Amino acid sequence: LKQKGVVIWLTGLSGAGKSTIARELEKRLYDMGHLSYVLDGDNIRHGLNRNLGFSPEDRKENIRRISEVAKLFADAGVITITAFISPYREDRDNARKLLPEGKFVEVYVKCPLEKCEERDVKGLYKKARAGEIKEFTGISAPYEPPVNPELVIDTDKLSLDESVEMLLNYLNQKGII
Ligand code: GGZ
Repeated sequence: LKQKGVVIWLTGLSGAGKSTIARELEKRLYDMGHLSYVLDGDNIRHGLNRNLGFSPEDRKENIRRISEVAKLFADAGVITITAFISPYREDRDNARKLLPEGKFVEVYVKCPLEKCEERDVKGLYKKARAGEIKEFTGISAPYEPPVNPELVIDTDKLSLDESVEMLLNYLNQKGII
């Protein structure tokens, strides 16, 4: 049995493309015969973490629980893809510490705030600017970009296919797939 368990940790602003990339990567891996699983707001913030909001303390606890769950999935041999803003460097570093060397792949899904705001797929930036959503990342709450991520995906410049190709190439190079 080949041990493929790994955590692919996507971090970036709301609207940068984390979930879209995660879902497409999951699909591509499935087509190649690999088991992967996406942890994102839909299955975590609506379930396990439904009691958490967006204060700094709650985000920290959100990421702490997700880190532990991701570790368990990776231990079970699953290519685990997480798609959360995860704004704090320290919290991402703690997630990394839970995994063996090379089993945590930090991916900065990079997109300028202006671009995310321009897209505003869910209209959240508009609400944040209007003060209807407090502590919104990038507007009224911090985002700390990764210092040494394994990968940077510039979604401002790359297509979805190109973005996913970058991830597949990386996993291939590292002998994970
Ligand atoms: C940031 C918020 C907020 C605030 C609601 N700040 O684009 P989305 O909608 O689907 O993704 C965002 C999501 C962020 O949840 P995370 O669990 O990824 O955040 S963190 O890692 O910081 O815990 C956004 C929505 O929730 N959302 N309020 N105030 N994003």
